[in-house]
Amino acid sequence: MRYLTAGESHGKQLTTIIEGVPSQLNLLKEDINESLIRRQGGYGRGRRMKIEKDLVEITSGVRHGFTLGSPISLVIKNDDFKHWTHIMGEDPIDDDVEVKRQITKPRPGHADLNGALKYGHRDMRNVLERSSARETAARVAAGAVAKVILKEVGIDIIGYVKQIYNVKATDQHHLTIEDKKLKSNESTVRALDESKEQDMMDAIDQAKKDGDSIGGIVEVHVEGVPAGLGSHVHYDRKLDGRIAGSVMSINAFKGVEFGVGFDAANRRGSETHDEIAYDSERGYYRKTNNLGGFEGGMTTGMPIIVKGVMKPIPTLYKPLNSVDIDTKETFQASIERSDSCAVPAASVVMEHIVAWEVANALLEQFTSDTIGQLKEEIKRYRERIQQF
Ligand code: EPS
Repeated sequence: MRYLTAGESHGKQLTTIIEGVPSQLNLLKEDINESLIRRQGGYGRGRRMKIEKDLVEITSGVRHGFTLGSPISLVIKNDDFKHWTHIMGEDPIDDDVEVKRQITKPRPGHADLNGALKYGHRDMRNVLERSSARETAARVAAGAVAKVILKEVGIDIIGYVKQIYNVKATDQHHLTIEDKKLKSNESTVRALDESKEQDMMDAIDQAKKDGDSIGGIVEVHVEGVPAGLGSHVHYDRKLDGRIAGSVMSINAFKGVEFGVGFDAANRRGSETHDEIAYDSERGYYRKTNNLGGFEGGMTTGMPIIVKGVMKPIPTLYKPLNSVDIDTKETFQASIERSDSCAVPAASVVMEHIVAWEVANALLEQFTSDTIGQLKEEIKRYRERIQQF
């Protein structure tokens, strides 16, 4: 499977084209809309989310509720475009800076300056429109399709917030994935620890009051993945590497860890590796899951537990110093409308990014022209490794 996204933040629409989805899969726009709505929520979002009501239109690849095996195209309209028709339209307009809402003062931490240097744009709106996290809506749409595939083969997934700024949720490892889903969906900040919710919201309010922004840590839990997805035989087939690369490609993400992650540096081998056991019902399993479901670039059959860290959003109402690319003088960076914290939304984005990589690994490994073939092959594979 592969996908492309297209669209500018204040342009007409976002488009996702997915190729390689098995045929005969029951796919409804409601499956995708549920994900889009979850991504839009969360405390700390700005005014834009009051304008947008992200809903998908499926424009190809699905007929009467089932996939055809042909490319699936998904469209999400930008309702805000009606305020930007002139500024973001495709037709030529006057070369008036005011009319174009031209941006010449790059924001530190954003793609503005690097993109302008690389693509030769004197107006950095041409960069920021595409580097905006609005694009993650299109990626969530792709991930929502991946989640429908995963559900068919008994794989469940949820993303939630672990930390916002310096407020850490206590570990909730004892919770089942069902409980994690319920709790995160009920929480205003998509965290599992109610006792920290207010502190997280206070941290967001304070940042907003100060004209500042904050980031945090999100975690994704995947349950029901068979052992042996991915491969040790070549670097670009290691599934943990693929997931890490994809997570790092989410706007503002700066790091990834599986299981105990960076804390492995503080542990001895005996405290890090997960002892192997066998049970005729379960097959091989690990007594612990310190490595977050991966060994040798392959799944172990234990839950995948992966975290990502998101930096504070670079658009600040109290901006940092920057340089105007026209005058070369020091100025405060441009102020664009933004969110003070998008960590709750980022947990939904990461869930869908991870879902995509896991579903893609399944489709690579098993015959999957039809969803029925995929299910049959995975069932047989699960039986084989259980008795191995
Ligand atoms: C974003 C800035 C804000 C966010 C946007 C990402 O948009 P605007 O500049 O229109 O207020 O709301 O996020 C989304 C639109 C979205 O759907 O997530 C940015 O600068 O990256």
